[in-house]
Amino acid sequence: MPSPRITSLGARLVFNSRGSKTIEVDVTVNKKFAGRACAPSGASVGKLEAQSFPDNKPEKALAAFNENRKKFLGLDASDTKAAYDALRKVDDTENYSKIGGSVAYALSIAAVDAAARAQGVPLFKLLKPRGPYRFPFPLGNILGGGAHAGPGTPDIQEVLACPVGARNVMEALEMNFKLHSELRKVIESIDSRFTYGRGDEGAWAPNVNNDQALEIAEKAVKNCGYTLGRDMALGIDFASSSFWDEEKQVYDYARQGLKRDTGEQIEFANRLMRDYRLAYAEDPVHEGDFESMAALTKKNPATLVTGDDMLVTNAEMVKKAVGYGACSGAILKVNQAGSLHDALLFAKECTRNGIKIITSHRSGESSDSHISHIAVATGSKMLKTGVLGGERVAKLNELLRMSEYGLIAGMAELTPAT
Ligand code: 2PG
Ligand code: MG
Repeated sequence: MPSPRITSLGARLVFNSRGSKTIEVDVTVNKKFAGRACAPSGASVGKLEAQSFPDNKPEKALAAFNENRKKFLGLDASDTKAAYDALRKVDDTENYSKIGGSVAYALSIAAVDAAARAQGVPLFKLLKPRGPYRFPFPLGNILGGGAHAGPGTPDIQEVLACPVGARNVMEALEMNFKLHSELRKVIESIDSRFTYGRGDEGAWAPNVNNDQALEIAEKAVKNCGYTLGRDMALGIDFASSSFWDEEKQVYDYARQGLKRDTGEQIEFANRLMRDYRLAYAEDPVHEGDFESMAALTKKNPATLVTGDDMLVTNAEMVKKAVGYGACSGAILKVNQAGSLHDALLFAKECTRNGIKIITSHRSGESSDSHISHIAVATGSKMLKTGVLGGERVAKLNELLRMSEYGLIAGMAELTPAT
């Protein structure tokens, strides 16, 4: 089979799930096979993430793409390093600020999307030609606040569900949908004026504080007949950099009206991990505090203590975290890194160091489902996608389609969570 060469490519501005402009790239290989990808974007953004658009202007990213478009012609679309090298020739900044991380994302993924079609294989197989392949557990946002919802909601960004007792993908998804729906009833039972409002990722956005959020999530788990931690586990994305006050050196839970210093924050996170048997705790301390993260990781071996803003999908940051003993889990968001190749280097570094990968969506998403394939190809333990909303369900439904490759031994089965 001839290698899949890029014979044409183009880009346009489209809108993401928040209604903000973003970049979508089309790539054609061997004049015949089309691939397409649309860049997502975050609301809670790590300081060291790739910059989505030059000067934060999507139009400038599109102009930069058009200026350099021809430099990508003729590349082997299946070679993620070739796309990376070509991007790096155009933009040598650390954070893709010249061409825009959105272009790096959309171009590098549209290329492999087209290459997979040309080769007649699903994307996960193109990225990882040999098995074993495992499904990730869907990690779904059920109750949210922080940067994803308005006043009255918790300061904590996300309470997440992980159906650790599910035996296959269908069952896992059904469990998350059931819990999400049950949680609405629990919220209504304590707030008769609940409007069914949801945040950016489809999680309920109720008028409750941080402590109540966990209490009602636990109640919903019980109401569903699940044993907490055995059938259904809870997780939290604190996204604590978003309420860390650098000047005053406190975590400012403004919506709840309280502040915690670093020691108190560690105590709070430890307590939640213990009391709710959390399977997952993301960014419990701010992105610069590797020492506290190390203390939490050490104290909570049963929880994936996970770096998102802290690691920004950057292999060098993983090395730094390993030096401290910080993080047992790592969020992989391709658009934090820029290109797919950057993200795969990060995944390799995580795996080498025994850090579990959680491939993740962004709060501003498209209906693309490439990340479901990337999760399988990187051996991710979990796929963080949200539960409800078309752009979230698109990724979950793709897992179901992928389970048809159950022809591959064990593919439809979920491996035990721990
Ligand atoms: C996060 C993400 C996804 P955002 O913080 O993990 O849930 O949110 O895309 O807004 O950074
Ligand atoms: Mg996060």
